[in-house]
Amino acid sequence: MIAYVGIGANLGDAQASVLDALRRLALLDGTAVIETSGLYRTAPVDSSGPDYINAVACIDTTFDPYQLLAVLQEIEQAHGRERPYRNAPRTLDLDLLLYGEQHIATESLTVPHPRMHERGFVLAPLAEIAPDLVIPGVGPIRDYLPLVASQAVDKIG
Ligand code: A4P
Ligand code: MG
Repeated sequence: MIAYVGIGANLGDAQASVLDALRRLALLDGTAVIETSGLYRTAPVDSSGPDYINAVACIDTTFDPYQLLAVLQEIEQAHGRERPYRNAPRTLDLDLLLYGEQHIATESLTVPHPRMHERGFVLAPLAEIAPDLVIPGVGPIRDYLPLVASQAVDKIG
């Protein structure tokens, strides 16, 4: 299944953490990284601390959505992720943005990610690798990009 993963970090060496996450995604069983965005420096949204480094990856995976969530959380843990409170600054956060066109709404997993269309730090890297993408049940990302134009999002390098 084609899935999109959002990656973010704003503690420690955030850039190195995001690059390492991309490398670990490529090493997962039954998973190929189809495309990765560049890295973006972004201001915290509903969060605090230093600027974030964000990126998005498109993967083709044989994991079901819950298996994928579990391996994403293993990668977070490998980077010493702590969860003192919701939206706390983090060493590494991996969100399952889209899993094919599936809608999932359970206690542990909501897909499409419910806030992705409101966030420049997701939409900008996503638009780089999949400009024509449509968020199932929401609409084309193209329509949502102008709405997040005020959020500070700068591509690095
Ligand atoms: N969960 C449910 N659905 C999903 C999903 N689609 N992907 C559950 C991943 N996890 C999902 O996540 C809490 C629980 O959400 C998990 O146990 C999982 O079962 P978490 O990673 O522990 O907590 P969190 O990241 O603080 O919460 P959440 O809801 O993921 O936060 P957001 O909304 O993703 O926001 N600003 C900038 N500039 N860049 C960022 O990357 N990130 C956030 C996090 C806020 N502000 C940011 C950034
Ligand atoms: Mg998260």
